[in-house]
Amino acid sequence: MIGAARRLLESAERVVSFSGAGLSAESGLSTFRDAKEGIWAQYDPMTLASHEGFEADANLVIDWYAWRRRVLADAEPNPAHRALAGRSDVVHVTQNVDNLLARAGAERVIQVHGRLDTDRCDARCGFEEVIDLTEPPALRECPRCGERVRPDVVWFGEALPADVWASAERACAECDALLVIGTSAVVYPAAGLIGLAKAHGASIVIVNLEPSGASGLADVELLGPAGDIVPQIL
Ligand code: BJW
Repeated sequence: MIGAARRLLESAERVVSFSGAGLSAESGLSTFRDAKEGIWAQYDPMTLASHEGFEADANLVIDWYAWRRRVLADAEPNPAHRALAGRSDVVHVTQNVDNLLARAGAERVIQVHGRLDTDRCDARCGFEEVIDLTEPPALRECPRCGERVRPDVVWFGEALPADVWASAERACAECDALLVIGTSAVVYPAAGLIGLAKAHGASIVIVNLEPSGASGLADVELLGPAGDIVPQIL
């Protein structure tokens, strides 16, 4: 199976990677649907990652992001990030809001769910700021309009940024092979990119610890840790 995946990715002219939280799990970042850590184990990430959660308790949500930002500041790219970054011809579409692909050296990274290292005005007045991940800000007011400031990420029920989404769709529609890594493939519209690539004729290679929502689309499915498998197939 490893050989089959490697041959598919070698023979493809245009390869796109599509990743989720499992790609960064071996760097010490929690996934969404698996075990959580410490005090955050009692909260549901699905609730915290929503505007309803922010409305209900903005301090709680911002504290959760501050914790994740500090974890990210201490994290390092793992062998899977480095193997992906080593293929300069590959476009990386990721649901991850961390910056580990870029820190591994990947140049073409499309982050469809936003980024942890940036804040923005909740009212979208135009205020945006790159923050220090080692000293994440507490809940604060927008210096331009007085509304609250929040992480520049896409919560449940929010639209994905149109330009970023268009780039992701184009990359997936035009690729010959899509390497899907560490995603449960249940969150839409992002998960729909796998079917889009398949419908346009791409081969689908999946790397995951366990079967996912995209298993039925796979030409090759490799079950195991991304940090072991991805360096062997790229
Ligand atoms: C390993 C591993 C290792 C572990 N090696 N593998 C169609 C049908 C049904 C519902 C919807 C639909 N379309 C839209 C919806 C609603 C909703 C949705 O999809 N809900 C589903 C849960 C049912 N979608 C939305 O709300 C989206 N917006 C939207 O649709 O807007 C419409 C709109 C249009 C116009 C105007 C207004 C609105 C937005 C979705 C935003 C998702 N945001 C989050 C949070 C981002 C910020 C943050 O990080 O805090 O994105 S939620 C969370 O899920 C995060 C992730 O990017 C995303 C995907 O999760 P992912 O990456 O797959 O992680 P896990 O934990 O689920 O899976 C990890 C996997 O890794 C597992 O499979 C493990 O086995 C594996 N793994 N270790 C390899 N070492």
